[in-house]
Amino acid sequence: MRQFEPLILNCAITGAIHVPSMSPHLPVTPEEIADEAVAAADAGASIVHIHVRDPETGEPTMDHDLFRQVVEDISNRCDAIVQPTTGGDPNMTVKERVQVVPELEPELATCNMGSMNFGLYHIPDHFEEFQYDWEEAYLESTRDLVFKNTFEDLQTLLPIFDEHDTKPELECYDVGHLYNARLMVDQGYLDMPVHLQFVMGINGGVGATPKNLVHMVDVAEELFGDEFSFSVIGAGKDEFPLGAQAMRMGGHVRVGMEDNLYLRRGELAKGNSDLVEKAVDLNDELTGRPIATPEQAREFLGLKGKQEW
Ligand code: KMH
Ligand code: ZN
Repeated sequence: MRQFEPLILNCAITGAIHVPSMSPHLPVTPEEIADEAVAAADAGASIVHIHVRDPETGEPTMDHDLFRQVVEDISNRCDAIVQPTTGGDPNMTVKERVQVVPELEPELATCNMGSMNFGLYHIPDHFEEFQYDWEEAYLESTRDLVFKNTFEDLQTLLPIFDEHDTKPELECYDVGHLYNARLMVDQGYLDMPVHLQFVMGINGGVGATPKNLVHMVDVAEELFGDEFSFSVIGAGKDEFPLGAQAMRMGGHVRVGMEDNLYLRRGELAKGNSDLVEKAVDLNDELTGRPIATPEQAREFLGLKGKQEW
């Protein structure tokens, strides 16, 4: 694994997994998403991961004008690396999802490394009422959903990243996705070193357990030697336990309301910056690693640099 002492904190601001009825604090409008991202950057996030939502209903969308507005606003107000999603929501087509790369030419964007089940259909069991019509049907639809990222999709997406000098952060939800990433390197679609995001605890992916994280790192070492870095997402309640383990293992960490809405059991986070602050404090207690600045993170990840708008 590539060694890098500073801890890169990524904050995923709103995502497409949670629906507005799950938390009154989930950012929805472009202004809310940008404000939350700037606050997360002020709290220590060197990367902010961005999805956008319909400002009226909170429904996930890949609307380019909304993306542009949010990315521009954040970039004008702070130095954080602004990382748009190409995952969108799992119902969208790959073509819709990747358009953000040619449109905005970001320095970093996510790239999802395999097809999988992506089950959110259990969430309605915990809620009596939904604020918007679409929410329950959206969650329920994932019972019969395949989040499609075939080899053909990857072989379409990765050259688009390359063409626009956008570094892909490789979202690996299971061990097999690491092998997919290696295959893409071998077939010339990806350059080393790779930056991996282990997404753990999604229904359809690998469980968010300490042993599984060790195994993901072991397999990455076998496949990429010292030509990889990794970051970890523990979905839901596993955000901080798994994040703490990643800090100790020399990896990096993603927190944020895309992945987890709670600051601690029974207490909703009032904003993304609460989650970043908690990660900063945990790291301070556990490892004392410095928190990476956006410039340090850019240099380590080999990014082309901040866009001027
Ligand atoms: N949705 C998360 C589980 C993406 O946006 O491309 C992982 C993610 C992927 O953030
Ligand atoms: Zn995302």
